[in-house]
Amino acid sequence: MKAVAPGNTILIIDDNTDTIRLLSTMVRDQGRVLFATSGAAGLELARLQRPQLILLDVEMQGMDGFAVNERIRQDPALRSSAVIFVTAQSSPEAEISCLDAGAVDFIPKPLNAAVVQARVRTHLRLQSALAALDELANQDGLTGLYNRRYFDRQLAAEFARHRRHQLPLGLALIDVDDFKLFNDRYGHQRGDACLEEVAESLRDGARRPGELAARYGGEEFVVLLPNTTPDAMVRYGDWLCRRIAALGIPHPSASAAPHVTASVGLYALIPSDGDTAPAMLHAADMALYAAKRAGRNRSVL
Ligand code: GH3
Ligand code: MG
Ligand code: MG
Ligand code: MG
Ligand code: MG
Repeated sequence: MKAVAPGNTILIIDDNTDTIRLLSTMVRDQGRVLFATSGAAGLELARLQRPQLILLDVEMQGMDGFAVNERIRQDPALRSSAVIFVTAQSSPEAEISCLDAGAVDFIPKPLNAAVVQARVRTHLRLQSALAALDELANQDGLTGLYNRRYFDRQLAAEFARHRRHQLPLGLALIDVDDFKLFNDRYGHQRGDACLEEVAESLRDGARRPGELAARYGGEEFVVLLPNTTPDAMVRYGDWLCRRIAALGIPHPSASAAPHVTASVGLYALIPSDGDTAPAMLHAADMALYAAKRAGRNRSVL
């Protein structure tokens, strides 16, 4: 999961260093202030630093403020930064075109310190509320893992990236064995607690860069394994089964293991043109089904 929102970062993009100096003085109490004197440099800095707020000059040499804003709106890595235009053109038409371009606000020049501070304060507050909502929207309520919505989006992105670079992408689907029986015997509350424990061990186990564990629904989880080989997949699947069994959560089954186990369906491929992310999930699901059929508490590639 993302860490709690750190301090705010405000990026000032303006081709006039006097304006930068003035604006910096006005907003420096509200966050870390960065600046750039051209649109191109500003975009690069924004990509690296992900500022909550960008104070963007409209009239600039080279790329003007509207062009910079257009790039920000189109770039998924930048889109969450809010833009406030800063401009001397204070006609209603100018104001409207700033807002229509997707900016959250408009600050007229000459700059008034109290107005600048109030607007920046307001938008930083809104940005932090949006970030909190965004995190909630991506999170599973019971386990705190990422949810299916987020996972599906990441899978699509990783799928495209692995196809571009011709790298093997791996997927592990994990389903708790005989969980209906567990619930029936011990009740839903203990069932929930069991899912939280399984989720915790998945979260711990997905530590390599880009690995991502999510709750896919019910007692089913999924882990995305970027740039992985079939051998590594098999090792991972077996390790996961052992790890979940080692939690030692009592299970009422008389025939199978006396503790909670899970089955794992594995699938990996180097995506080519005909392949799709849903087809990949389906293939992992088939492997999971095979693991169940073969007796559970095991992984199948
Ligand atoms: P299998 O080994 O074939 O996977 O058997 P199973 O019993 O685990 O599979 P089945 O799909 O029949 O049952 C899944 C159970 O998971 C049924 C459902 O009540 C339970 N379940 C799904 N979501 C939750 C949840 O959020 N909390 C709890 N406590 N139980 C859940
Ligand atoms: Mg200017
Ligand atoms: Mg299931
Ligand atoms: Mg199950
Ligand atoms: Mg079942």
